[in-house]
Amino acid sequence: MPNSDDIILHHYDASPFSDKVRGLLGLKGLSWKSVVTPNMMPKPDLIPLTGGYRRAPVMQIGADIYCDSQVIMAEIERRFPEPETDLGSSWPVNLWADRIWFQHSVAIIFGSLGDQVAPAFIADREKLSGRPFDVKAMAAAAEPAKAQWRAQAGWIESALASANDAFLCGDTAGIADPSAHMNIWFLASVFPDMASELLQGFDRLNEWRASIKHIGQGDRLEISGADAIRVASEAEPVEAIPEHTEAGTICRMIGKKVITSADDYGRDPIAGELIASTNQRSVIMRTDPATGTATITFPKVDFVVTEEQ
Ligand SMILES: N[C@@H](CCC(=O)N[C@@H](CS)C(=O)NCC(=O)O)C(=O)O
Repeated sequence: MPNSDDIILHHYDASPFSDKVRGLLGLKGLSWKSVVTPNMMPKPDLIPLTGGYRRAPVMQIGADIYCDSQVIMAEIERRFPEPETDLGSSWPVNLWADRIWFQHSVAIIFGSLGDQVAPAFIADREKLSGRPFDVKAMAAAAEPAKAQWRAQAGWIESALASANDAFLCGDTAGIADPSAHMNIWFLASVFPDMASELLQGFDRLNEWRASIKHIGQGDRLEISGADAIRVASEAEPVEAIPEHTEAGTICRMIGKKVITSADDYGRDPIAGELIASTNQRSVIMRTDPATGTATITFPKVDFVVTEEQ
């Protein structure tokens, strides 16, 4: 039975945002518990923990829940500071890789898969994004997206070459590395030959890629979703409550009922009481019949918090 100190990652193997977090767990040399979630709704073992947030990954430690890979990585760094991985411009690199480069990865992969994408998956992603998941349009966009994708891979090549470092923020690996790597891993996991072609001639990048693979993903042990819920129900939320350091609008909502939602896609509203706000995080508290009281932490960048009307 897992315990309340364990890192529990709710994820699935093919999820690139999860691969990024798994890579950081590897960098830190950590042991962690794995709950494999479905890649589409319904997710009955996840929603009671998150209050409605459905995306992957989600990290749970006891009754403290962290939504979005950005704040998950920040929390891993806070709890396990050695080796230091919050280096240089890691966070902006992470956001670029998540938002801009990732969109080109999606266009190439789903455009090239075309008719092979299952109708149920398409319907789920249309609901997630609120827009058509148009594989024909993606197929038309795939070729130009390849040029943009390779151009962005070229930024990694030139960053490594000009600094003459093994990793993006120096000679040790940091958050920027698994973050940028997720796009390469995603494309290579579906279309390995295409990835090799698009990375041709990028010698520094290919060495970097091999180093990240060599670092691995820590020590993973599978547990059930039901066990993870049990851990939350038996634990008190303690770790997630940072000091309020943030002046301004959001602090006026401390103690109030708020709605939190992602600002890009998967904007499902998550209701709770805002209990803490810092420059980088918002923390809400909510009570669920299955888990009892839990905190849920979101990054400031990527999410909006508004007072419940
Ligand atoms: N900004 C989020 C994005 C997460 C995300 O979009 N994850 C994908 C999987 S890699 C997802 O949840 N897709 C819908 C699903 O799997 O249900 C993060 O960094 O964690």
